[in-house]
Amino acid sequence: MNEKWWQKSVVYQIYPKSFRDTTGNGVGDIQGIIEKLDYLNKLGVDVIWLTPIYASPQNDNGYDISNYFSIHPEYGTMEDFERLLKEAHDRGIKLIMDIVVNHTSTEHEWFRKSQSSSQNPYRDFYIWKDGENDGPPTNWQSKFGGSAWQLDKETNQYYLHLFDVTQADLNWENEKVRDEVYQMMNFWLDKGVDGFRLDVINLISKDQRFPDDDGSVPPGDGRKFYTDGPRVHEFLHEMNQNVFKGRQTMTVGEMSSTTLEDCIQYSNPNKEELDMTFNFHHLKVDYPNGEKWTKADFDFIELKQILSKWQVGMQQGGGWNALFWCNHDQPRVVSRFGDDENYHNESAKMLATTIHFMQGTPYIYQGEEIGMTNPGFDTIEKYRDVESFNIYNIKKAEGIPEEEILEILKEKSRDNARTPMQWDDKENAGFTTGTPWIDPAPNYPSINAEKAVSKRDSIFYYYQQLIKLRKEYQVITDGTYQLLLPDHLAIFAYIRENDQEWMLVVNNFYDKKVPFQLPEDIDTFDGSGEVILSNYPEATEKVNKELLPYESFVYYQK
Ligand code: TEU
Repeated sequence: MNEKWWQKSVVYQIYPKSFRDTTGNGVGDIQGIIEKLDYLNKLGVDVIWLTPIYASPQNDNGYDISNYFSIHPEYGTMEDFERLLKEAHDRGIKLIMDIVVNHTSTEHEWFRKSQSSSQNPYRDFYIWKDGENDGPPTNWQSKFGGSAWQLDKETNQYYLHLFDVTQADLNWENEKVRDEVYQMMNFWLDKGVDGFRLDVINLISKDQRFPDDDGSVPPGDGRKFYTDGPRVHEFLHEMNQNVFKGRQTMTVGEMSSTTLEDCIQYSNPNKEELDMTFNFHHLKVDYPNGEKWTKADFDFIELKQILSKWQVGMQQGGGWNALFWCNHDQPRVVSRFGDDENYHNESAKMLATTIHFMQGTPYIYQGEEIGMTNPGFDTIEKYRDVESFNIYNIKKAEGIPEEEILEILKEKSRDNARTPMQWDDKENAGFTTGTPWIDPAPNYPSINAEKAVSKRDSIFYYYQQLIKLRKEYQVITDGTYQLLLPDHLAIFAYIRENDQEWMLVVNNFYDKKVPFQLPEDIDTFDGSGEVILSNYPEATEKVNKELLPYESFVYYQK
């Protein structure tokens, strides 16, 4: 295998708004990131992924870009950004930008021109359609709730917005749009950034017939008409040839509701599209019947099945996975699949172990390395996210009681991930000296970075270890993957193996003790190896044993 630099890298995702504020205005900034580079260097991450820092009205915290070439003033200036890039590079840390090109803010000058008249040359930069029977052109629903179409009264046509009404979808059928996008991406690469995370990039090609959806219950799920759409592979190949070719970039596509087959094609190097993909199927195991906005336990068997399907499938197809539990859209994993009260330390480490020994490039979301939890907000006033407000209003209108909606948001809101990074036990978790734009989780006096760095057995040092091991053991990069005990109700165990090395990864996902026994038909185990990692100090060298609550260990043999 022709190895790429990012195949042994670990990426750290920064959500600048909540990372570190140095001006006292309650919003994080670029200078705050620069201040914390030594912390990230100590952790050992190779790459930083910055969520959008471009000029934006911030209706969706920067995923609504109004100018791709300038920095949002609250975050700093272009000079600040250039300094960040240099300071990161000086420490051997690469930096990738988040690029949002499925849509722009309706405050982008392209949209302003586009909206100004149906004759404007920019009209065709977006997706404008006439209404049907006094209503929108199709029954598609926005991902944030409500119709995906907005009527512009002046020109009497509707524009498409798969997300918020202020996030208008670009028309990728228009070659001029594609050219502008490629030029803009080259601008950032020429500046020295090391690659991109591409927001909802598998939604850019829409079925040009724009049909109604009548197959789903309730109708209006338009996803099949724009997810992994008709020309998406063609567009990404074209982007590759115009932007990435001949450069040492790293690109990761965020793929909404995608398929394994498409992700193989997106990330197989022979196809020359992207380097790797995020998919979210494993993070829907607590969406019963596909419904996110409900309180539910997670389906553990399904979780194992999905992660394993992608491990085996991507390897066979020559694709590459992005490995992750958390990001700025997902609740905190230790609250979601672990136990953030009684086994905080153990379960956070166990969850990290589960994905860090898989094939792919792992992503750590800010605060995950210290086991940050959901904040448990109990009034709607504490929330800030546009999606949470939309859902709140929709559920209210459906007559669902307030308390019930709040219980759901407590588990599912994207704001669970967006509370300030917990740096220390001082006021506002050391995030700001002012009033934070969103409250910190109340547990910051006990869960914070300062404390984590001062304790040898902290989650922080466990992640540091995971990052090192990925570089030491080749089998993590190129070994085959085999799931053990697929039907076991508590244990997630798998084997990684190449010609020289053999690795067994065992995780107890629950708070009860449970015996682990290597299945009889595994004849590659010879007992000559050792346990190289465990989340309990008193770990034994034995493979077959009773696992403690949330215990996890990794055994390695040559
Ligand atoms: O998210 C895309 C996406 O589909 C989600 O994860 C989304 O937040 C979820 O479906 C809502 O339930 C990306 C960004 O990560 C997200 O922050 C943006 O809001 C979204 O695109 C629009 O740009």
